[in-house]
Amino acid sequence: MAAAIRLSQWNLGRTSTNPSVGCLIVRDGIIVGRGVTAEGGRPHAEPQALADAGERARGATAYVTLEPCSHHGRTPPCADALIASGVARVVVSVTDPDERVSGRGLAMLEEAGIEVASGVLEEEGRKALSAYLTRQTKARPQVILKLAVSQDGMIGRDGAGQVAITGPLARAQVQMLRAETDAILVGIGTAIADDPELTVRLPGLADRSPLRIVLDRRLELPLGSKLVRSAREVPVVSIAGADDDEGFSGRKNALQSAGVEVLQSEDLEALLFALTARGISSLLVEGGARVARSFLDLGLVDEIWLFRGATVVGTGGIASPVLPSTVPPDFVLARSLALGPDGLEIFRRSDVE
Ligand code: AOF
Ligand code: ZN
Repeated sequence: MAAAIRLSQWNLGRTSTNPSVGCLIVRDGIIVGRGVTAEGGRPHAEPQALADAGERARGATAYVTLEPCSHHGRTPPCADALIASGVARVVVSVTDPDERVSGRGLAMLEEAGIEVASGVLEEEGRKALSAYLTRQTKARPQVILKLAVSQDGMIGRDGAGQVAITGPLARAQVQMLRAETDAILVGIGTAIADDPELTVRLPGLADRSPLRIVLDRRLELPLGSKLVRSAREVPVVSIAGADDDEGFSGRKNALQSAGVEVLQSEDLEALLFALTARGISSLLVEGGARVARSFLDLGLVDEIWLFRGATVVGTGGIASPVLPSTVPPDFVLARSLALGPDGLEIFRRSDVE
């Protein structure tokens, strides 16, 4: 199951609204078939693993990170495919909260005389499926807040544009995180001050950029910004407020002509709901301080990724909304690692799905 969970991570960020599920077919201690949910969510993991195993599936054990589905979607139920393959045993990590499934998949297998076990490595399985589980149970995407904090507790310098807080290893780690999330969000202040690209530029992963979202109440995103200039390659959505001020519709037209989608939303909760409806299961919030504060104050953050750099920002610094010592009490330290001269601490809300 540990191997199936690792396999499932391969398509993280590319299968929404579907979760990325891993499936291994094992016979006499040998892996004879492997499958992971395909890009776009179909085919599911199991039929691919079974096709890979072919006749060797007969009498084998299937390890699946999520309960096999029992519903007819774009393809027949995976439970039926497992039954037809002749596997003798199915081992599942997490049961599926999707109301079309929730227990029915396991029941179908049992009724067909297959030996079934579930809840295997469940904690690890739930972590791997956390974005999907959050979306299913909270009707909003999983929200990860990322902050890079200097030695003196700052996230940047006022009016200085992009300030390098961390080194290349930490930055590569951020790009990995981006590659696994469905969408990434910054405030208009950050978009103007830093002119970020918000794409994934790691070798081999460059086609995995998430949807880029700017909280842009008055539609001030500059037409010459890197975000706008690349909007036709990697989509950008500007989130506007109510269209009350003069010139709004002109700016809206200009952004739309440049390939930016303009969406109007009253508040963050409404925005998260709209993103859920679009199939976004995970959202990475990358700045700045005010945006981070709003998400935290509304209790909308599930994970905090706190990168700590060796840099000292000094005068004019923008204080980080969170430091390791001021992480809200309902968060627990889940992981910490060294990234060259920098460090990363990952805090997870203890009630996270
Ligand atoms: C599986 N194996 O690999 C995945 C499953 O839109 P559909 O028809 O693809 O159905 C989406 C649902 O399928 C999703 O909510 C979840 O219940 C299940 N995902 N199931 O058996 C898989 N990705
Ligand atoms: Zn399925």
